Amino acid sequence: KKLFPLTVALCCSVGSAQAQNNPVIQTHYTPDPAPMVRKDSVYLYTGDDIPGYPFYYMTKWRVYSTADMVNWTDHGSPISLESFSWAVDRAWAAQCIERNGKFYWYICAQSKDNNMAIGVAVGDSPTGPFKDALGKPLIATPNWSNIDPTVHIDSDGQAYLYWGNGHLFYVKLNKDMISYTGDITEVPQTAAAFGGVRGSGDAPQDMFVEGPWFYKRKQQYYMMYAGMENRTECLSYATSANPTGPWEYKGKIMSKQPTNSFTNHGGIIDFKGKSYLFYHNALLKGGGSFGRSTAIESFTYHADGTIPAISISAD
Ligand code: FUB
Repeated sequence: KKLFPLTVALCCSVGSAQAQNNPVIQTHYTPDPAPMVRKDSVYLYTGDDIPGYPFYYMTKWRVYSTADMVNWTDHGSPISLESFSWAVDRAWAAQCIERNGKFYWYICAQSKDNNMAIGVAVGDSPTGPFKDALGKPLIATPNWSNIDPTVHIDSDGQAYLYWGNGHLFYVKLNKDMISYTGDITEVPQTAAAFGGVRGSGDAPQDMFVEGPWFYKRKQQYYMMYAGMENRTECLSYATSANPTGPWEYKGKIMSKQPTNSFTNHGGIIDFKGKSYLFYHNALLKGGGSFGRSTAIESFTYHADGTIPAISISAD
């Protein structure tokens, strides 16, 4: 029995949602949401969980857009594993950014040499078409931590790419956005930076796990990430006065989810005067740890720039 029609025509409305009317996309599973504000619209880049699969064996990425945070347009799946000759499996979390009229979509996937690697596709519009910019990964160290790229262009024009699982890394991207200068740097995993460290037991704890989301707001840099809380992922964050740290742990944004989705993965934007947290949960019918969907909550920063605790709204 098909739960959700996979024959939705492209570029049609796929659901009407208030920010609290979650999950916002009802026609596909849409994990690892990465929102991008452009002009009057928000573009939403997601993964594509496959119902019934026993793991994150994902094969493609998806794009949606909205001008009002209510009506969403489906732009299909402009890139898949087949877009990257070096990629064989696990089309995991990604983020897209604009520079000089081009759109750079950083993805991660399992590579032919059996590691996770980060690649970048480039397009002339936020919905594509996109093409692998390099024909090989941008980050291809022999490391399973090469997942979940997040990218930000600072006010001085310097772009930073962060990523990681267990370990958090960054490089300074060149202006072409498809190469970098300098070494890959690992961010020290301290309790002061991320609330806790790996291996400190099963007690409720914070630590950096994966899914970094790097951005700047009012002269402050933010690093939101999936942390750990009683063996389930939560969303936590740290801030810094500098784009490369040192990071200061600020607390939990979203506690572990009562929704059977082990992971969480978030993105934060300001759009038309409001702030929004994008994350994923398992609340779409038939969902679960491998059937995750984008959900959104609006929130208001405290006056000092700290982020309030945000709870899940199921509808
Ligand atoms: O969707 C696959 C992986 O699960 C992502 O890369 C992680 O952030 C977690 O959400």
